[in-house]
Amino acid sequence: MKLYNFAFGPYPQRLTIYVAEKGLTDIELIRLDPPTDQTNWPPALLKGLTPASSLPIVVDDDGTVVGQSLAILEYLEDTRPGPDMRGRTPADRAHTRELVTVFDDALSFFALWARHGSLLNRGVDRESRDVAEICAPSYFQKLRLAERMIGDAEFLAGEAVTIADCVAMATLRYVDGFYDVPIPSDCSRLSNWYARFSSRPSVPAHDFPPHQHALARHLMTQTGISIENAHEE
Ligand SMILES: N[C@@H](CCC(=O)N[C@@H](CS)C(=O)NCC(=O)O)C(=O)O
Repeated sequence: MKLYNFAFGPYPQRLTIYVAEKGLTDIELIRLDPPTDQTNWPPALLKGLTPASSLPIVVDDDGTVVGQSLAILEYLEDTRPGPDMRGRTPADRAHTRELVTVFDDALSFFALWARHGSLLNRGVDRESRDVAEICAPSYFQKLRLAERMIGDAEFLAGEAVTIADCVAMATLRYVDGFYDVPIPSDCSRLSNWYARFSSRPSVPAHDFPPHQHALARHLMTQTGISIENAHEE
């Protein structure tokens, strides 16, 4: 199986962390950096291997192509041996999916905030203070929702690592690490989990292009958002 991936984006990192936690070794990693500069992409991808052509993408040995990170995680769970990373019972699996949905939603709000607020995207996307003022509080609310959904167990969904940990860690590493947007201080369980999980070998060291990081890391001040003033209407 081939995995086309990108170094530090939040969707690709879901797969990077998952592959390490699952212990998959039959995957050939093809790293494409950066995804927006498609001049270095192989011809098959340029022709549109998936409708979205976004990363990550997997191409299985039988020719199956899967795009969209959450679909890839499910596909690998369905086809690869290793620890069950969705949960043992239907109820456990439902809880894992609830958590995945919360962090996926959180990332969508964050992505809009960054896309229309960060200097990194100036000239690419229209700047909008309104988008920041709507999406930033929504992002923090999703983290507060996650805080209410988790306990004090080792992992987000309980005593075993699941895809929820992979999705959450990829999101928070990107938001906190690249954009310097912290977890709100009233999310203590989430913060504790984040500190614990960050030290696992599955979580790669930060590898941000310095110029992009320098532009990204002032998102809060660039958009006039602080955790205190980021409240939903
Ligand atoms: N919903 C998709 C989003 C993937 C995505 O946006 N990937 C970014 C990298 S972080 C990308 O490939 N951007 C370039 C593009 O969309 O052309 C997923 O979950 O895989």
